[in-house]
Amino acid sequence: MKIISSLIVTTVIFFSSFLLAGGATAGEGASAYIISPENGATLSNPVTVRFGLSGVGVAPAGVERENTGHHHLLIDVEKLPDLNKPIPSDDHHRHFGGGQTEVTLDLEPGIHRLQLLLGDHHHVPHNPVILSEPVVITVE
Ligand SMILES: [Cu+2]
Repeated sequence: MKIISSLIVTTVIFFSSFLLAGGATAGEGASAYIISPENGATLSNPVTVRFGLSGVGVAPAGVERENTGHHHLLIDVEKLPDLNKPIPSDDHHRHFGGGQTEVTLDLEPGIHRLQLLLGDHHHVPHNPVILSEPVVITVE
């Protein structure tokens, strides 16, 4: 009996950790990248950031469609948010739930780190996570 109940517990843990392993699944090899600005660029305001995707499509937040998501721009985020939960929404974690593929920003003068993180219809990162390489820019 003990073995059976521990098996049940193990199964429950297994399934709950599976569900918590991130959001919707994405196609193999799907990736996100920042088209512009270029890494290392020095710019003045306003700064237009263009979002690129490969192997996965864009859909607005709330629309559940296979192999799609919407962009989130991480601005000066050194530590990624919990990838099992909806991405926070604040000045450092900007959501583009309308399916936008670019944004024009006014940034404080100085060095800024930009990175894209795709989220599913619930704003949860995909499994596997679709995260761009960071782009570091200097705003004059
Ligand atoms: Cu979102």
